[in-house]
Amino acid sequence: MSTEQSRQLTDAIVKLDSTALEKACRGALASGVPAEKVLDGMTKGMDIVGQKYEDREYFLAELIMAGEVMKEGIKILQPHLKGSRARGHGKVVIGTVRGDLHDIGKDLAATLLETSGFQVIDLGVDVAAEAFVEATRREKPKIVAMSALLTVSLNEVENTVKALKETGLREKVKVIIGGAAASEQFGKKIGVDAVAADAVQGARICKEWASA
Ligand code: B1M
Repeated sequence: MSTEQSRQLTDAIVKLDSTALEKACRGALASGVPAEKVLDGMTKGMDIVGQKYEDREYFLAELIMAGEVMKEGIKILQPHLKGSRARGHGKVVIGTVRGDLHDIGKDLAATLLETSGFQVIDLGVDVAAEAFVEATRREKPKIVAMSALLTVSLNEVENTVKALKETGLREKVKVIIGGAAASEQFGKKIGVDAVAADAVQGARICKEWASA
């Protein structure tokens, strides 16, 4: 992808301009840029929006709009993220943890897992530890994936891992976490099997587990 294409994608998100984003997305895809790369350009824009929010240049309304614009862009990318991939990798239970309403990254991770051949049980957002446990008991997935964007959500990730341990389910599943708040260091501390930097890496790790 050219620097100019990347800039257009990032700027469209930062300017909260869905028309410009649609144009930039379609233009990049038409010139042969892989959807995953287009996504990187858009995600950069979301990081800038987050920074502007911290700097009090943007407020909650802009965060909400950025989320909506990003979702419009993802809709355009979705058919291009779905290729004909291997099937039958088993189930993944995924959700954003309790108290956290961010769903864009979690939805992307779910889409990429689906296109990688997993059956995805998406519990949505604001998912309590007990709901992860219940779904794990019911669905018998190979993998439990959690998304956490708020620093305060990390307690909930830890609570969910504890709840899986207490109910004897932890050793039956691999646990992967992702989201802006999830660091390698935190992952090691609470004993998850992997921390995904992005949805593409998350799907790759899960595929490696499934084919091991
Ligand atoms: Co919120 N928000 N937000 N927000 N928001 C952040 C996270 C923040 C970092 C912004 C900032 O201040 N810089 C900050 C958190 C600070 C902190 O705790 N350290 C913040 C805040 C403070 C808040 C509120 C508290 C604001 C308020 O109300 N005053 C509030 C909290 C609501 C709640 O959850 N209870 C809030 C609300 C919102 C909106 C609803 C307005 C909106 C979300 C819309 C939606 O999701 N439908 C929103 C947005 C848009 C953001 C930012 C700007 C962008 C998030 C995003 O969608 N990024 C965000 C700043 C940022 O993250 N840079 C911010 C794009 C998305 C593709 O990335 O979700 O990280 P991400 O997913 C990535 C990877 O992390 C990974 O893959 C994806 C990319 O490939 N990944 C996984 C994620 N989950 C995975 C699971 C996996 C694998 C990979 O499993 C296999």
